[in-house]
Amino acid sequence: MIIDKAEVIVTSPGRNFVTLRLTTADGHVGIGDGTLNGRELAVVSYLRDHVAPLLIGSDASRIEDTWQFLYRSAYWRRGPVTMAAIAAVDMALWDIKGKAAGMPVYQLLGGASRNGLMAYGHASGKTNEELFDSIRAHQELGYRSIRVQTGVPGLKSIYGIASNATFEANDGVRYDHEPAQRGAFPAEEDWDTRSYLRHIPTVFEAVRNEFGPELPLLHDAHHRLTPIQAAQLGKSLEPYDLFWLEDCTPAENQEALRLVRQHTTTPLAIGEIFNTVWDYQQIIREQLIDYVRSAVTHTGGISHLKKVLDYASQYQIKSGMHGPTDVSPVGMAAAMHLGLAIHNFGIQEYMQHSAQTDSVFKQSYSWSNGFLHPGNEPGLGVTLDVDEAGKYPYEQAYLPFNRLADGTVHDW
Ligand code: GCO
Ligand code: MG
Repeated sequence: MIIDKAEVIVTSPGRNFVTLRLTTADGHVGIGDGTLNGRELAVVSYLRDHVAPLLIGSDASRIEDTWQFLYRSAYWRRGPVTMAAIAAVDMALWDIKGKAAGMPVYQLLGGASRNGLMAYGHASGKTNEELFDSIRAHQELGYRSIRVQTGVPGLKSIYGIASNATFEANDGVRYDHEPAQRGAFPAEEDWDTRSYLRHIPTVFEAVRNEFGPELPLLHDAHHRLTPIQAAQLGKSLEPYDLFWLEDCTPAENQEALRLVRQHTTTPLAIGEIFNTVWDYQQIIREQLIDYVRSAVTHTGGISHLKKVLDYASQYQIKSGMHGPTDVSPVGMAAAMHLGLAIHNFGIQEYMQHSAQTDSVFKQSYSWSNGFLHPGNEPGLGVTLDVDEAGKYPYEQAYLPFNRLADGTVHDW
């Protein structure tokens, strides 16, 4: 299984995706996701200029060895660009191994540990009424766990609520344009922490009154709080029994979570911008979180995220893999194979891709009654239609950024 072709395919069916396609001399083809929202072309260059030439002539069956070679031989290690590029290679090699073995990847990882993967969707609204409608729409689609994001009085825009015109408003679960916005400069949004901290508990109270105690509810603070503010929020949300509070502080300061933990029993999820097991070392060892939020795509692939999750399992910390639409269907499939196989699966984020994206990436994973399954096709079970992909050239797009009322840049 000698690799004789390594192609990087960029396509933008509603949003940008970076896919690595490896072909072996004996005809096996594997694909991997290397999409890094808003910085896609950096990964393209890393793969095209520095990784693809090294893969030609190497043995596709040596997944771990290839991972270690790419990670260590670069000398400069870690970081989102490097780890997304390595993830794309790792996924493509697992895809090839599965196809060569005639088995879905989850079988190679040890087989299924459950029947399906509980997944949550994103309900949002500027007002409570809009939010309730969005929750009901998600329930009708089978979602049994729901992330709740809402407008905050006085703020024009807020994370988690689609604000751009291209959002497919007629179809409340299609999020392909949210929150990345096409254009030459990131959109500016506003933020006010005190107003947010006052408002959010009232929203969760209203949601519990309307939907009762059973529905698992999640919330994402998107790195915007200081440790003491995060502690206040966690405490004020305790009566509403959240499944998790996500990214309450900027994730790079792991120690911050100690203070949050001392003050609240609201479960914490963190890690969508982490990329290695070392980013998690302290917070797993000190049991400062309850869920690992990394995507396979941003954490060095199946091989590396499995190591993070195996480490986490010693502390009863579970997976909550990142699954926004900026992870391509290939990255989503990889998450599903991993999530089905590991024992410490928690929940899977699942935002549905647009019909356009689905026309480029043909999937064999399924969604029914609130549960995902990766399917039983050999490999990852996703194919890339190159002709269709070619219809959608790359378009520059950026995530928004925040400024406070006095003009200070704030975490988005
Ligand atoms: C989530 C995330 C995303 C990110 C996005 C950035 O919990 O799903 O916070 O919505 O904002 O992945 O590219
Ligand atoms: Mg998040």
